[in-house]
Amino acid sequence: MASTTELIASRNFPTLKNDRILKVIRGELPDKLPVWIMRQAGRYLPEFQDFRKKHDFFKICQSPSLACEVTLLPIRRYDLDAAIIFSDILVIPQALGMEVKMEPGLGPVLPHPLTVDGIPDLKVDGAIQRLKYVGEAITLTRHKLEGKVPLFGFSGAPWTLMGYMIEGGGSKTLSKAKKWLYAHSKESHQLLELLTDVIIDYLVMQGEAGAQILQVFDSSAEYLNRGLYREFALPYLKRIREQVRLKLADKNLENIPMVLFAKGAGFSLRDQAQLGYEVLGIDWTTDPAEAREAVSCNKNIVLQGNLDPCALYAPPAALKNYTNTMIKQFGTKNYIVNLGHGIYPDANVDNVEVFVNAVHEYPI
Ligand code: 1CP
Repeated sequence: MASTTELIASRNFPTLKNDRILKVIRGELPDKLPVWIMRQAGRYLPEFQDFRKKHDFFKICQSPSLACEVTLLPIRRYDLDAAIIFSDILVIPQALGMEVKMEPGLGPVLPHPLTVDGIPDLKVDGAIQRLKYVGEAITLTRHKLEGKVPLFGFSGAPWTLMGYMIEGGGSKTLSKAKKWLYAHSKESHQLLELLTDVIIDYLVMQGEAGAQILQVFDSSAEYLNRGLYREFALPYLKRIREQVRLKLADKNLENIPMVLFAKGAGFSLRDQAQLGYEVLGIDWTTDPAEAREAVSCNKNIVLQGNLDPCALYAPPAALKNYTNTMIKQFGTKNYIVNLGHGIYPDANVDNVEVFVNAVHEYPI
């Protein structure tokens, strides 16, 4: 038995057995429709809640063996078609020198939010080195998955990270961060540029560590409109896709597909389809047929989503119907099933199985 340290040092990974998601992305037909769930490793799982009683949130993220263990929890319980590394989007602000606390029941809190003249204090040098623990968790998890399913790495998008850094946590309106866009547009671009550079190297590092797909979460896209999204998000998202592709190619790594999930940004799907991401995540407010129509300019694009996370509160038979209706609307080609946002902490664990089984039973 190799030790954890030996495993982290090795890139000799077990062969992938379930490649449904990668097949769909390559334009091939899988035997069954693939399904995974955003935030599948976290809070709704009783095993995770027990785990959290014993370990601090960021301690789990920073300890490769703990992060690996949590990543595997939902894979042991359900027949999911992908794993996603246990971490958080806020590890980037943390690596840039900002304090981030995880408050029970509240979520992330940054006690000293970024000010307009605070940008030069962000510690960009060494940020990726300080995030090395994410790469180690990914490498270890690739080994421990034994090729069962592919492993996602992820990052927050520039605009979403900017929002948390300025607001100091979650916000109902994001008006402090949006104020920057209107009143301090030069500094906004400066910050977004800086974050983009870090995100590119962070995602490349995850690819080198063994991530097989990379997802960018733009969870706060819904606070912008098409014009603002075009100015303050799309150019950076495009640069991330292009640069990650180039930098991975330089390291002789095959192209690792990327997913963009811009929550609540159905208004910009046409634009998103031109950025070079292989997969676009669709949130639960967007109609599947309209999403297909919006991205029709790019025939190869794969859509991922979009069951309302609250549908998991429905009785099993109704949940199955919602799932089938959604699949019918998306069509079975170029499609990865998921929720239309992260699973809620009080989701019914049995219904997760109903959902996964309904997807796998769907005839294709
Ligand atoms: O599968 C998983 O749950 C594990 C990985 C994971 C991911 C992909 C976590 C662990 N966080 C994330 C991404 C993340 N974090 C996003 C993007 C996805 C989304 O939109 O849901 C966002 C916006 C965050 C920020 C965050 N972290 C929030 C939201 C706060 C708000 O604005 O309302 C919260 C509550 C967290 C804490 C968190 N992150 C992850 C877990 C398991 C938790 C719960 C905290 C705990 O256990 O104490």
